[in-house]
Amino acid sequence: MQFPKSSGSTGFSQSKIGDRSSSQYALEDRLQIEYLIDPVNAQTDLESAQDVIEGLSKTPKSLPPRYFYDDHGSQLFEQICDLPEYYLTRTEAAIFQEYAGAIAQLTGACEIVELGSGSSSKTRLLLDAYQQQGYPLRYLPIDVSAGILESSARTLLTDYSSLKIHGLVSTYELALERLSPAPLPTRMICFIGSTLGNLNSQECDVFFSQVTQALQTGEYFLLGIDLQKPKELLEAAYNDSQGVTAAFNLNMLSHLNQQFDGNFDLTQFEHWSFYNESLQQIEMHLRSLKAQIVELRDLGVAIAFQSGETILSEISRKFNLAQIQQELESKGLQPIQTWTDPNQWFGLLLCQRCNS
Ligand code: AVI
Repeated sequence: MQFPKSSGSTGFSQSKIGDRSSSQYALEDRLQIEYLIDPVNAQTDLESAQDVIEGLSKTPKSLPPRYFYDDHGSQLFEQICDLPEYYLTRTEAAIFQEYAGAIAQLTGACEIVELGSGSSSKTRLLLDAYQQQGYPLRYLPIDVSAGILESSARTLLTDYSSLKIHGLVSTYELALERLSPAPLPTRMICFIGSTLGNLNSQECDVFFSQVTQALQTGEYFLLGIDLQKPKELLEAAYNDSQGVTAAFNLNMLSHLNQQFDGNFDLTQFEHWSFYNESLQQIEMHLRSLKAQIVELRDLGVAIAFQSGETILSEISRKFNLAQIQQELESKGLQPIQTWTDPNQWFGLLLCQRCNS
């Protein structure tokens, strides 16, 4: 399967063939990694950093959550997923354990496209189910972090001998724009782990439209979402006792330091997170511990902080199943089956693109 190559900053491409043994050749033959963004330079160009300048210039301040995910941030996120308080990952995984077979039966042979694939750990449950039903395995992981994308692709290829992977180092938007027709009878775009919750309702609307446009009639969209639940459970999940979430939040500042030659002092900011009940969302902030001025020299900006001033680094919305089903339907994505866990903490929805 080929993606259109473009000129300019989004046309990076890389093939992986080196001096390797024959079994490794077999692995290399099954792997293609394509760069739609240049991991080294893309975010240093002023255009893509405009959102950083804007976010830090307004009151209250905010930053785009994509700055969590440099290679270290992606590793911290993997650690979060294993925390006892962070119920999301294991609850969704349990739903996959139970129902991956049903998903494979409903879709039949399909190319699995995963937006924000990370370590691809839950994807294994899907691959197992498709493999058990004798379907060919094609996987298209998409992630902005090249390091984690490539290392998890290599591990998967070692474990699944008939799997073919075409990875894209890309943002969701760009990847959805560039998807060419699926080589298998159908395609399933997966957006799991409740990453949808990190989009505000307007971004969510745009995202659903992009998914609809990327699918042909009859193709599938699999969505995993965190559901509304008592505040205490939610706040514990985003304020873990080992401080991994705090490190993940603060790492955003160190990423900005690296990316834009900045001088955020990580000891002078703290993690602050709470559940906003009226907006039904967790909010994660970085709070300045003193009045200070921080420079991002590559962007030519100096940002003044008052003592106690905060930067909103992430929202994590918690959903109501009936509402989200309606929203999906209104975008031409018909929910055909919904699964939850016994506590109804997490929801997995399989939708089919209908004729609009
Ligand atoms: C990636 N996303 C779904 C996570 C969440 O729960 O919103 C990110 C995260 N932030 C703090 N902990 C985990």
